Parts: sequence; structure tokens; C-alpha cells
Amino acid sequence: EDIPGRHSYAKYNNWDKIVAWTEKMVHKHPKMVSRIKIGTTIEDNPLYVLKIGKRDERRKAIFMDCGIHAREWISPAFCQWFVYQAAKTYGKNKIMTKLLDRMNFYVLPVFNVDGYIWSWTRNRMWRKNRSKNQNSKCIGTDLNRNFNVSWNSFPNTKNPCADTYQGPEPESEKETKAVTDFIRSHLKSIKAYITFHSYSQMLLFPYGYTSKLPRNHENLAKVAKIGTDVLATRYETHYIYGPIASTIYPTSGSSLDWAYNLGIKHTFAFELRDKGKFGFLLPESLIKPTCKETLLAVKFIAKYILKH
Ligand code: ING
Ligand code: ZN
Repeated sequence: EDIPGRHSYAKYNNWDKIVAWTEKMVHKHPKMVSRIKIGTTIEDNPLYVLKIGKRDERRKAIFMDCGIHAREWISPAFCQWFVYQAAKTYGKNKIMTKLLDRMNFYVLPVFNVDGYIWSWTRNRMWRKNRSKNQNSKCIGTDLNRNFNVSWNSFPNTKNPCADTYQGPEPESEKETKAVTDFIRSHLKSIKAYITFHSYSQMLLFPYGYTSKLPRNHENLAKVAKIGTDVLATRYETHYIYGPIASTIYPTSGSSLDWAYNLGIKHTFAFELRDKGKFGFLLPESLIKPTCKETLLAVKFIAKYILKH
């Protein structure tokens, strides 16, 4: 329901509302949802992962994160929608029931909490986190350049004022470290990694740091093709798909390439709506349509993971 001042899936929710929402989800679905604090930020905000599924650590799992970039508000909105729909439709929707009976989802609804807060309170177009940089007045590291995979090769900016500054070293940022530690410690079960950005309407897979194709390129391309086809069935939203480097642009140090090279052979990045009309300022009226169509693609990927 859309009550002023309350959490709503049809609105963008600030960090305080999202925290309260995580508590509500655990409280409402104690057998299905649990909350794990995987770390804190430099501003001492908690990093929460919601685990959805039964209490069995040996089952297959999918790790998903949203909001690695502060201004991409539709991304955390999707993670909230996903958790809500998963918990709500378990036992009712056939596919969701099967998925949750057999696998776990780890959902990090806001990866870059400090940046997200900054984007809400000071600068709507903020992208990076909020860590201080030595010998510079400029603030922030791009968390999606801070991973330990061909770090610092592409782009090669030593400029802390750049929006894609990769940080002083790989995993220098607390957010990056928290996520990589969590994924490494659950590596046995995690079979897919999905990260959500906006905007461009693309479904991306490795690599970003090289134009070489990963060994299972054909599989990834097949999953992405069907995934984007399924997404389009709802509102005819057109997505393109392909490797990061040739589809959007070359980048190194991204979470997607890092997770792939760690051994998670199914890694995808969604660039959600739109294609630039509103860009990062996607109107609230488009939140639900975006979430609904995206959920179809994510469920397809999850079904594929279950089978393979
Ligand atoms: N785009 C992504 C970026 O970090 C991306 C593109 C996705 C690169 C996944 C590498 C891996 O630049 C946005 N809009 O942030
Ligand atoms: Zn992004």
C-alpha cells in the first residue's frame, strides 16, 4: 500500500526505511528470511544480506547485490521487490516454490550504503562510496572498480576525483572486503552471481577487462538471450546482451569479472531501465513495471542454475 511516509514497493525508499524493511521481512517470514550483517561501512552503517530459503547451507545458492552505485535507485528497489515476491509467493507460485525448496538466495539490497545516503541527502547523482582519499579533497572510490581482477588496468585513473576511481588498492574499501569475504566463505554453494545497475537495458556477462571470451561463453549467451526474451514478454522492454567489454565498455576491477574468475561460472549484470530518457532519475511510476519484468528474467536464470 502506498501510505505517505511508509515503505512502499512503488516508491524509492531511503536507507532508514530499507533497514526497517529488512527487519519486517525477517519478522514476517522467520522460516524463510534471515538477516546477516556482513560488515560495516566507514560511516559505520551496517551491510545487510538477506538470506532467503530453508536453513540448509549445502544447497545451491545465488548471490545478488543491488545499489553498488549510489544514484542507481531502481537497483535497490528491485532487490526489495525480489525478496518481497519470493517470500510472498512461496507456496503459491509453482516456480518460486520449487526454487526456494531447492536453493538459497543471498540478497544484498544496498551494497554502497554511505553513497546511497549521500545520494538521498546531498547529491542525487553521486556514484561512489564516501571514503576519504589521501592527498585529495575528493571523496569516494568506485566500488565496481575496486575488485581484485586486473585491477587498475582499465581505466587507468589515479585521479581520486574521477567518478570511476578504483581506490588505492584492490579491496581497499570496507564494502568490497565485506562482500568478497562473504562470497569466498560461501563459495561451495554459490553457483551464480547477479549484480544490478542502471541504466541502459542490457544483460552483461564477462569479461570487462579483456575482449577474450570466457570458456562457457556460449552458455552465458544462451542464458542471456532467453533471459532477455522472457523479460520482454511482459511489457516488450527491449534489452541487448553480451560481454561487458564489447557491449557497454571495457572496465577492470568489476565485481562481475572477479566473481567469475573466483569460480562462479554464471555471473550476470543487469543494466535496468531505461535507455536514457530519464536515466538515473527513473520515475516512481516505472518502478513496478521494471521490477516485474526483471523478476521474470531472474527466475529464468535461477531455474537454469537449478538444472545445471
Ligand atoms: N555501469 C557499469 C559500470 O560499473 C558494468 C557497467 C557492469 C561494468 C558490470 C562492469 C561490470 O560502469 C554502470 N551504469 O554503472
Ligand atoms: Zn552502476
